[in-house]
Amino acid sequence: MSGDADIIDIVLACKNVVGITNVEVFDAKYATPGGIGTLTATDPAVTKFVKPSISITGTAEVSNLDPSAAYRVSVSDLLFATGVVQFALRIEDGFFADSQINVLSDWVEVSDSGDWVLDGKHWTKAFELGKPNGTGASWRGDILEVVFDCEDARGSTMVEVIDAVASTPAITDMPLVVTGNAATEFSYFSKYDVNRDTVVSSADLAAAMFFFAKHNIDVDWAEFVAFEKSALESLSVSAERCDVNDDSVVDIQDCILISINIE
Ligand SMILES: [Ca+2]
Ligand SMILES: [Ca+2]
Repeated sequence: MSGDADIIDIVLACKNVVGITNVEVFDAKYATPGGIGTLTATDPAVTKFVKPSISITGTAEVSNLDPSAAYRVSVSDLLFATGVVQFALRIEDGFFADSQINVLSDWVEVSDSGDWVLDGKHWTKAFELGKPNGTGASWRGDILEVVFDCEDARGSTMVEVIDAVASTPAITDMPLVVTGNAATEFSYFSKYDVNRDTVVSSADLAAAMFFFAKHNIDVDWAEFVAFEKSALESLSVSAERCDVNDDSVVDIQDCILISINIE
């Protein structure tokens, strides 16, 4: 008699393992009343161990003249079709005044964790997001968008994901590896610093005078012109930017405002 048959099931607990490995049969023999024989081991079982991960990406540079910074939280290799992810976001005090939050894709907010909380020098906010429906055994993608209003922020900071775990009906609190945090540089410019070299000077006044009498119906209203700041550096300015009082024309009022703000 001969044939193929499964003879044993083995389940290995593989917590905290990452990488690829083979499970191999070796030293296999069989015995019959007639004697002992050797079994040939064929292909090993190859298993890839992955760790589910979470990351945040976002706006790299922000200035107070367009003071919002958008970030996205993403997960990878989440080995379930339905489940829950818990994590918190952390940002230094002084880098945002308000936030808008959108849950993305097939995810929903499981519980309202309340507002941002100031803990020492950082603001943190906890999230509990669930994926109630799905097929397949793995999921990756964006799950959350956060847009910060950061008008008064200056300098550079990181927006970090902390305390991230995932849970399924079968397993709870699997740690998620944080694979990336978002770094953002926040620059502050006076609106009278029309050439954006961080100082309001006679060069800004000269630029406004160059665009004198330009109106927003002019075709080159938003067109940037390069002005030489030094032999090595030129800075670009548009008529639109020189309209510092936002009345759609560059005139004596703008020149006066820039003049009285010269540092
Ligand atoms: Ca300037
Ligand atoms: Ca004006």
